[in-house]
Amino acid sequence: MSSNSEFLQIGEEVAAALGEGRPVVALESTIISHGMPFPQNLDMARTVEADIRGQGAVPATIALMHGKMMAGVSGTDLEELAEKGFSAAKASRRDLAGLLAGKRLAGTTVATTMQIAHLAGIRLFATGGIGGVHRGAETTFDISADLQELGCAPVAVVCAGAKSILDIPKTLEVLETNGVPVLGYGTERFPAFYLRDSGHGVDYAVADAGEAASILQTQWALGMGGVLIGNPILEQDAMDADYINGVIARALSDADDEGIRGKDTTPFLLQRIFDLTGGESLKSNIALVRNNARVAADIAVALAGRRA
Ligand code: PSU
Ligand code: MN
Repeated sequence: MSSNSEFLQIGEEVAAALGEGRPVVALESTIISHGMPFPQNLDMARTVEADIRGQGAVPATIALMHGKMMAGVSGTDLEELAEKGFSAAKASRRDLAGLLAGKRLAGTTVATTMQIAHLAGIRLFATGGIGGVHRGAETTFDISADLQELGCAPVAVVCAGAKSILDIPKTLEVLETNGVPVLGYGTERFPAFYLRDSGHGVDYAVADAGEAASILQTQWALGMGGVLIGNPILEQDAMDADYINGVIARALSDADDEGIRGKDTTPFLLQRIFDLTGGESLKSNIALVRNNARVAADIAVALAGRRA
């Protein structure tokens, strides 16, 4: 679509790049509002945009502001979102109409960011980790709308897998049900955010950006939806498995004790992990988002090259 409308506003630089077929990478903003504390969230948002530029692509941070779906938030708007933190809303697919009609400020989840990226005409999207099937979903039915959107919107999401706050095997099962190819970037293993290997495999390993772009082009030539690209955290940034698994177990039991439910669950767990690790988890988190941004930009560049 790539044009502005009543509810969509594409930043000037992003619109120019899209118009000329230059590579663009979308970024989500729940990670800014609800995923990291201020001011590290603002610093991360700016650094990741610079990383994407460094690889020759244009960043498009997506959020809800001024009654619009914004594709390409910058400057003071980015600062406002980072400062507001938890007092901004968290917009998943079901929240979109309500929040837009109320002109609310909101961070967009993976699901909503994919939706808006697609409306804007952006094909690549980088984040940290996706939402998925929560542990205990057999009783709570808590399955992130991210998995449904991946089955629909033709956007590739580069992530470091999913945190083991989720049930990873069930998450992979639902991705299969929704017809989402799961690629491993330089690996045959599905990564687990702080860890390079979740203990589960991917569907297709790709060696480089060119191979990933070839699968994306084929997927979309077939008229199919999203693709998940698992890009493992770099060895030097990974955490000790026993340590982080212990922290996650503690965070999960705290969430249970405090009766945390629904959309509050993921932000609560992220905050708890941050507190329990004395901020150590944030370093790994920022490092892996930067790594994903660079890879998404490389794939966007490769895809733009194939199309030209
Ligand atoms: N996982 C993370 N960091 C995050 C999120 C997930 O490690 O910031 C955010 C993403 O925006 C993701 C959302 O799309 O949480 C999933 O929330 P829910 O489970 O409520 O769908
Ligand atoms: Mn949920």
